[in-house]
Amino acid sequence: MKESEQSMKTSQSESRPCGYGLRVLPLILGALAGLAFEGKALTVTTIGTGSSVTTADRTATFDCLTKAFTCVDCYTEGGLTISEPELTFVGFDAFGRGPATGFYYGGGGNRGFVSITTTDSREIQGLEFLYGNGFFADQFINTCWETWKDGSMVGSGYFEACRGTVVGWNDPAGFDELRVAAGPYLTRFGGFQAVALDNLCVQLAAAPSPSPHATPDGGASVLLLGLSCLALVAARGRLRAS
Ligand SMILES: [Ca+2]
Ligand SMILES: [Ca+2]
Repeated sequence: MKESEQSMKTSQSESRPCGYGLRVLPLILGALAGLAFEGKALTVTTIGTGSSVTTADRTATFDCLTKAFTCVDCYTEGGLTISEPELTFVGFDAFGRGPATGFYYGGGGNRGFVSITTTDSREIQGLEFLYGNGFFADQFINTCWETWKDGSMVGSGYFEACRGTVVGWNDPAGFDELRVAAGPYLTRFGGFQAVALDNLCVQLAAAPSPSPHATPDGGASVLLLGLSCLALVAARGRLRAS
């Protein structure tokens, strides 16, 4: 078949479905867009107390971190784990409010990030903390972040905020981990950073509904299996008897 004939045949045979398709195309695209939006988490950053957390399910004040050189590699408080392979440093002005103690800060800085998760793998919908850094400056100190869910990164970005600002992250689809760092001109992890945080609060995402397979049935399945076996035996008995 010549190419022109093939083209015409295709055009003719598809003329009716194509016209129908044009009418339903917006609906299909709309449905696909809806699915894509639903499947992809969307983490946004916010500024101010209550901007991401309306009900604090878990909090960490770090008030027990009053001594320098305390390991905060895997610090836990209030059902939250805050990790950074560092030792604390205290008594300096991390938040632009004068010298302070009792906050989370990996003294000396590093090229990594601070990781925030829940101790029991519950997913996070909203998170806020008082932001600070160890650079004694605000200008050009970017806060760089990533959110992770079930092994995949679901959000990332960076922004500039003044020390002493409450910063927040919100994602209605929930996330497992926030990674955060703050450093001069930082736009991605890997550069030198020294973020400080205090008054961390977290709003949990809705707990996943239990799997139907995991629903206790009080032995109903075993009973059903037993009755099925009995019925099979009885049927075989009838077959042999006939
Ligand atoms: Ca504190
Ligand atoms: Ca998860």
